[in-house]
Amino acid sequence: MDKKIVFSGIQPSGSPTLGNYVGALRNWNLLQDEKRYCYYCIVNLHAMTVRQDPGELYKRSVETAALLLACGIDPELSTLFIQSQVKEHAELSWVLSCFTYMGELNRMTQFKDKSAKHSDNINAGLYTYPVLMASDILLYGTNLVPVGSDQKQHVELARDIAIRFNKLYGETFAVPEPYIPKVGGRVMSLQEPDKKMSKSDNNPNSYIAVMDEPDVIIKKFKRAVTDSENVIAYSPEKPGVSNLLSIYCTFTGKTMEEAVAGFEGKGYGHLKKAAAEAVIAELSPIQSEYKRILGDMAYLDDIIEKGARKARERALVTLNDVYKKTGLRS
Ligand code: AQP
Repeated sequence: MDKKIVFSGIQPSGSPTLGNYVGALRNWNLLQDEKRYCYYCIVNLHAMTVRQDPGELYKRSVETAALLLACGIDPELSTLFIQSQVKEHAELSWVLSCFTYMGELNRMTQFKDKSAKHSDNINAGLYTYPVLMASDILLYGTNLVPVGSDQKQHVELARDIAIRFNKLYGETFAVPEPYIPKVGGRVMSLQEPDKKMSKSDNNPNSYIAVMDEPDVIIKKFKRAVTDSENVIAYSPEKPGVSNLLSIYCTFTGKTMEEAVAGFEGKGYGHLKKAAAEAVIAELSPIQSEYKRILGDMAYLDDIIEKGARKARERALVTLNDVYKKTGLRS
């Protein structure tokens, strides 16, 4: 039986958060089995759309690779690699930008959000980001893309580009499906619960980093914004409390009904403490493993180098096919 191909990426734009973990990394790990082959990419070219410190960028890319391994990514079942080391991503991106309409890019909500956030640097890369993401996905014959719900629109664009290209040049790209967790697809900021939790947020109290120490996690949950009702319920009118409940459910496996019933008559302090404890219990072993892996740079460098080699081999097959069909020839 042919294996399904899974592809996903994470930007080394900061310390990965609980949002990244629940929306993506946790599923990346769970999707590894004998029926699938996974490509997991540290998308450092995407991170360039926001100014990065050159000294920090590569260091963070390697640390992100260590974190993925600590979360359970198995280099035997998955190819783990750094995007800039596989030049085919940038090459295919140029070709696909010629098959993407301005109108499509104008509709991307992430571009609107990020331009508002970085109004001093609205660069063309921020605008064409979804085309590079489509290239990342389509290079590997991807069937499934595990992402948080913020990336759904980008995966849909990748599908449209694939279908458009296939119609013009014959079957070339697999048409990918997004894979979004039912609970936790959008973890919200602890300080502004109407905004998603983001690793590049200037306020560290707004996010839990996967590597935060237990006492820091407890403090951040304690400071989480709720409301003045002190009634634990899941409702759009209570975004802060609903976010804490969703996090609690994600990390305990409880349904929302079970969680709300369990907290009946209790105050917000109780919910915050329970959510923090559940998060700490799952993250602690990952944190220890991360430190162990970072202490073995030879192992880590070897994984990254082999990952780039394997990814390049597969990516080149697709790019050559695209070049041949479009009359470019490499
Ligand atoms: N808050 C979130 N809830 C659920 N999933 C999330 N993801 C991000 N934030 C949340 C998912 O994490 C994966 C990797 O994201 P990314 O690094 O490629 O970029 P992003 O979506 O822009 O994430 P951040 O943390 O908000 O980064 P910055 O601050 O640099 O922009 C994706 O699958 C994403 O859906």
